[in-house]
Amino acid sequence: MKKILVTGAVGQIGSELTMYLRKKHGNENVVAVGHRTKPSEKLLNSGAFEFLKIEDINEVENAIKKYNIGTIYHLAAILSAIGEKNPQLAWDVNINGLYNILEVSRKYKCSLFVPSSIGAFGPSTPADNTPQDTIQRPTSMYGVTKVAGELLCDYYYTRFNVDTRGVRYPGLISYETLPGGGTTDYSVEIFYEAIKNKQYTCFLKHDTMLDMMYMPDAIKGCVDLMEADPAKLKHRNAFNLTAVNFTPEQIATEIKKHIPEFQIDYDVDPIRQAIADSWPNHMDDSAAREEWGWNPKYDLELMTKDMLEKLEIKLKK
Ligand code: VAH
Repeated sequence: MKKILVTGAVGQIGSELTMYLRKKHGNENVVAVGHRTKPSEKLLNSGAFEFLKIEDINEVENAIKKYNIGTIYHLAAILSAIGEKNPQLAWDVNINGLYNILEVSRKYKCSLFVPSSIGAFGPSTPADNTPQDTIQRPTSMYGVTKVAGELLCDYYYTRFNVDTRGVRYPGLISYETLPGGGTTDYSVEIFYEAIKNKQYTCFLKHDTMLDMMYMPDAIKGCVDLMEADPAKLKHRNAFNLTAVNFTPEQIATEIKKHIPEFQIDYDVDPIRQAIADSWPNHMDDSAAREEWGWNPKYDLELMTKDMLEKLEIKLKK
């Protein structure tokens, strides 16, 4: 069996995706790579791990050859808030890094998963029930790299027949690994603070509506897409994908059902508020449902219950 490579394997998605794939395909068949953040013992002890710079094509190519890689889940990226503080870094990692991954995928005939995001949309995009195919004029550097990435991946599919596939993820909520500098990070921080301090100061306005998803749905979604029958895919990259959508006020109300004394207040960060305001309220993900059976399991109630239960255990350790 050709092996699987996960880039960004120490990140919020990559750390859980690596363990999911190792359980599904065997530890020896999934190689994890990170940039510099120290991996967990669990990740290190369950299979091959290497540090590499995706901006260096020779390092990427050496890993592909060394491990005989057949499928790449490319999750290494700079997220929206950090990207707005350092747009040149965001371009270098999110585009030059992606270009290297696409080139080695072309050369070694690897299948490739690359996530896009609701960040690929902008203020002129229809905000409600955002169509699969619509206007994309993002106003953040993160969004620019996501649209360019979508187009690059489509190009490598049509021009070089590289098996590229991808989704537009909403904000992702998980308890294993903290998110790394995104605009939706409040939706994870709020759970930690609710348990630890019974209080959270949110950096977005109370009524900021955004699409969100619990990590188990996000992981199953990307693997299901990579295993889908290619003959049924009318789209390739950037499937709209959502599961729930809520405002900070609404998730706080759901948390209060479990922690009645929990209080939320607001100290709005203008940079992240401007990014969030440029994104849709809710995407139409019918194309993913029709073309490869996307069907998320976690709604706000189920996710909140599970997050609090798992975090209570984690924070007691
Ligand atoms: C971010 N969590 O906030 C990421 C994601 C949809 C948001 O792309 O930048």
